[in-house]
Amino acid sequence: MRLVALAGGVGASKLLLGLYHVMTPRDLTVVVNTGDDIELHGLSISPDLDIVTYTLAGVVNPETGWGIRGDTFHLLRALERYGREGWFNLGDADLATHIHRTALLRSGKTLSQVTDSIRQALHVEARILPMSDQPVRTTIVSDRGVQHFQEYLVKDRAEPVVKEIVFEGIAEARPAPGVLESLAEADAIVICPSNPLISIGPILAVPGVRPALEARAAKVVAVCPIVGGRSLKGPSDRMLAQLRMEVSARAVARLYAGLAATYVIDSEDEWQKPEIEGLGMKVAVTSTVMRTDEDKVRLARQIVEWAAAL
Ligand code: FO1
Repeated sequence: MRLVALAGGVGASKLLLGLYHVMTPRDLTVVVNTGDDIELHGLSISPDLDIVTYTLAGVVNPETGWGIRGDTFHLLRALERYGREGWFNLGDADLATHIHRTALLRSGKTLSQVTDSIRQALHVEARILPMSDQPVRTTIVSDRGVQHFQEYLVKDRAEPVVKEIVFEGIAEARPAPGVLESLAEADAIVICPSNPLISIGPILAVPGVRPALEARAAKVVAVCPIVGGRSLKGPSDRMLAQLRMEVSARAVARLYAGLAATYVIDSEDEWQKPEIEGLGMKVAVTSTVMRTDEDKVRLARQIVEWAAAL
C-alpha cells in the first residue's frame, strides 16, 4: 500500500516511526512542513524536515524529539563568545546538516534535492518531500509584535499571546516535485497528529495542495493532536484558545471537515464522536498517546488497517 503522510515535526515523527516499521518503508512518502524553516548564523535550517529524517534514521535525540542523540554544543558556545545568539540549540553534528544544506542550496540545488541527499546519506528508505521548494515563513503576530515562528516558540517559549498566523511567501509557493503526484496516486493519505494551525496549516495552504487533498478525501485518515483538551505536543492548545477556537478534538475536526473520511480520536474524547460524525467523518476511537515504541507501532498498525479499509 502506497501511503502519503502530511507531517510537522516531533508530534508527527512518533507516528511516522511506527508507520516506517509496519510498512514497506519505500511505500511511505512524507510531505513535510517547511514554514518553520529559519536562517541563523548564515545557515538554512529546516527543523521539521530534519526531525522527520533524523527520527526515521534512528539518530534523533530521544529526550527532545529534535536534534541528534548525544550531540555536543561547542560551536554554538563559541559563537556566543562573539555575541551571536544561542537561543536556538544547534548541536555540532546537527550543524553539519545545516552546512551541507546551505552549501547545496547556494550551488543551485533545490530544497527537494537537498532533502533527498540528506535522506540518502542517513539511509532513510521512505521518501521525504518538503511541501515546497520556495521559501514559506510562518510568522506569528502576537502581543509582542511580529516574530518568526521559532522566535515565538523557542526564544519566547510560546509565551506571547497569538493574534494571527501568517504564512509569508505562500502565494508564490508551489508544491514541491512529487507532492501532488504522490497525493493523486496514494492508496491512502494520513494527516499526522501535528499542530493543525502551524504544521498541517502551511502544507494545506500551498496553492494546489488543499484541492488535491479534497479530491482524495475518501482516502484520508486524520489523527487528532488534541487529547482531553490538551495538545499531545507543543503549543497547539494555547494557540487554538488564543485564536478563539475550542481546544478539543471536535474543533480540530471542524478544520479537517471535507478533507478526511476517517478521523482518529483518543478514547478520552469518545463522547465527541456523534458530533464529529455529524461533520461527515467516520470516527475511529483508540489510544492516540504514543509514549513507547510499542505505542507508535500499535497506532501505526491500526491506521494502516483503517486506511486499507477505505
Ligand atoms: N526546539 C526547541 O524547543 N528548542 C530548541 O533549541 C530547538 C532547536 C532545534 C534545532 C534543530 C532542529 O531541527 C529543531 C530544533 N527545535 C528546537 C525544534 C523546533 O523548534 C520545533 O519543534 C519545530 O520546528 C516544530 O515542529
